[in-house]
Amino acid sequence: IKKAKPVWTHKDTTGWHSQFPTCGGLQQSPIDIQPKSTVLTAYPKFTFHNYGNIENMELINNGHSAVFNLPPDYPTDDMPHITGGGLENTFAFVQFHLHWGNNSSQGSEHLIKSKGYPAEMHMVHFNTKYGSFAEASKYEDGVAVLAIFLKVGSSDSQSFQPLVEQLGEIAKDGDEVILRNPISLSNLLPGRTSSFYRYSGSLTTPACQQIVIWTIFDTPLEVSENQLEKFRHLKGDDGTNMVNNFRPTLPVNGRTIFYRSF
Ligand code: 1SD
Ligand code: ZN
Repeated sequence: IKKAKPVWTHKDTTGWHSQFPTCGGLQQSPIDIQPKSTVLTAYPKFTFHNYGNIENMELINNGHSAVFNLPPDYPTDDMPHITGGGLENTFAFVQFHLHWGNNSSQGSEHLIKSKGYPAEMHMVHFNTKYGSFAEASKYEDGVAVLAIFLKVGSSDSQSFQPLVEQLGEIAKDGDEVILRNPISLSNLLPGRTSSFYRYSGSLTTPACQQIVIWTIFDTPLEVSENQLEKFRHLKGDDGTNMVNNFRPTLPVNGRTIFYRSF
């Protein structure tokens, strides 16, 4: 089946609001975080539940990113979820995906002190009090995204490798596969999850709904240049290399950015 022309692309992020008015809103993401202007807050630590080995994750090229979905029939009792971290409720894991650059000088969506990273991973969760992701997306405390920066280290990340290995199987828009190896979400978290930024914002892709409680971990995850390169070889919605699939930063507009340290 041939897909219709994409309705939006990362090549024209400033034009999104004409079709998706919320993209022109005042609480948009990502943002450039200035650590000096953050408010130090004593949030409790996060607890990660069932973040261990997840079998049969679905890997999908949606034309904008590589998305790793929890399988649809995943047993409720084993559902990966998070509590703590200053979140008011339990948030259930749905998927993770990444944003990256055409080279390692750019790629992350959020910036710290105007500085970016080669990639940013988003672990998407919904507030279980709303029952489903679709229902939760209607509320400003509906979704919690954990953002993890990726930086280039000297060797391959072993925990990252099972993801990278099957990217060749989703080379183009619409491709999907089931992962052969179980994925440990905990191993994809950075070494230290006790230090993070927190603010209220939006989804970074249309329709840019302002429903996200953002957590941006301070510590990056180290992967190799080779591993990042595999992402840059995927093809996107327009058939060209899927690179620079990040949205540039938007104004903070007086929002408070909180910071939890150690
Ligand atoms: O870009 C993703 C989008 O693909 C989808 O996963 C959405 C959640 O339904 O989230 C955005 S993002 O804000 O996590 N980048
Ligand atoms: Zn994202």
